[in-house]
Amino acid sequence: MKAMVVRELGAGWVEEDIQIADPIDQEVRIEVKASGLCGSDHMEMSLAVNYPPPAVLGHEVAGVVTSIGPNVTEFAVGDHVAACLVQFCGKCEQCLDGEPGLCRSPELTVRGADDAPRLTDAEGQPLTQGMALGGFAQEALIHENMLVKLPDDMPFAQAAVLGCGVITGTGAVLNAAKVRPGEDVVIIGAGGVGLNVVSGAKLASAGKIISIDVNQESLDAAQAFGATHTINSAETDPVAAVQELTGGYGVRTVFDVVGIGATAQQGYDMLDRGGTLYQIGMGSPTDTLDTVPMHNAFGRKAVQGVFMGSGVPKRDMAMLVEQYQAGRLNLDDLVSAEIKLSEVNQGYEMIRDPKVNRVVITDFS
Ligand code: CXF
Ligand code: ZN
Repeated sequence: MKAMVVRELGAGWVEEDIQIADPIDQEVRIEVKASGLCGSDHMEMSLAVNYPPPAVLGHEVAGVVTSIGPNVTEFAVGDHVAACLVQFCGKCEQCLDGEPGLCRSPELTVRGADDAPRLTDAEGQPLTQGMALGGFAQEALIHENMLVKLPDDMPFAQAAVLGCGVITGTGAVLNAAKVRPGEDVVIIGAGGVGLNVVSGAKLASAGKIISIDVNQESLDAAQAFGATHTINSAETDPVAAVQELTGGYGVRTVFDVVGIGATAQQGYDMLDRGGTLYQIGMGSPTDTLDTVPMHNAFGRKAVQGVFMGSGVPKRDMAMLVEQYQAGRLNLDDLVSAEIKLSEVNQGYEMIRDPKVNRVVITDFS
């Protein structure tokens, strides 16, 4: 089958003819129908943080089941499915507590060292399967825990994007912050994930949905997704602007989708008493937020990390499909362009444009 392979760090993707194994145990083999281009895969291609080359990346995947391993219980051939990169065993104390994102044994969703590799190249050499998914290929072999069944009339491109940016953004609102109707929220960053925080705030019937960014086009997109107020922080002090919009109090809920020291500080400073800053973005691995005062007992402010929406992907993705089909969740405008499998390199050029949200591969010929 055809796949786009990262052979050399930073050198992009090259088309290769590779082999995929038959499913064993709880593995499901799917014909990939849609595969989204996320910035994390671009980062892996350049830096190989977790997935060394040669590697098949691509972690926003939807497709049709073509065969199943002997211990698969949830899926049958012909099922339409979407994937999520959260690897979880389903049995440990964290999973049983509803926290698959904190699973103690995520490695149970991939093959062991003694098993034959899932993917091999034309010479029979193993290929790394990015995020245990490997979606930049005609087929993928994925543990059933990482898949969710889709209604047959759910479009594949819109389904593919659910498992990364969409659950990350909407889950932060619905699972982590549990925003109540009428509650005002601030979202710092109006990129691919930030727009989905706006969508989550809309689903939660939040009050003021205040989007902050340095790019006017991104703010326009946030408004189209449901932001009630926008602040261009390249031109205006965002902390003062939020105070002004909220009677001088600030807000109880701020989402930092950028994740650098400056935005975390702004987010913390615009919190009302009792408020929480939710850290979603990972813009800088070294910046820190170090201004929490010792008298925080009075202000009762909190800072909390959120990963992949901090929820239960199977439940959350099924819910999001229902919301999309009911016309309450905007996925259509997330899919800015559809490309061919062989065009991954050009697709990553396209998403540098702030007007482009997601580029999704839908032609695997
Ligand atoms: C990422 C977030 C950073 C760690 C790897 C996974 N999520 C999606 O792109
Ligand atoms: Zn991603």
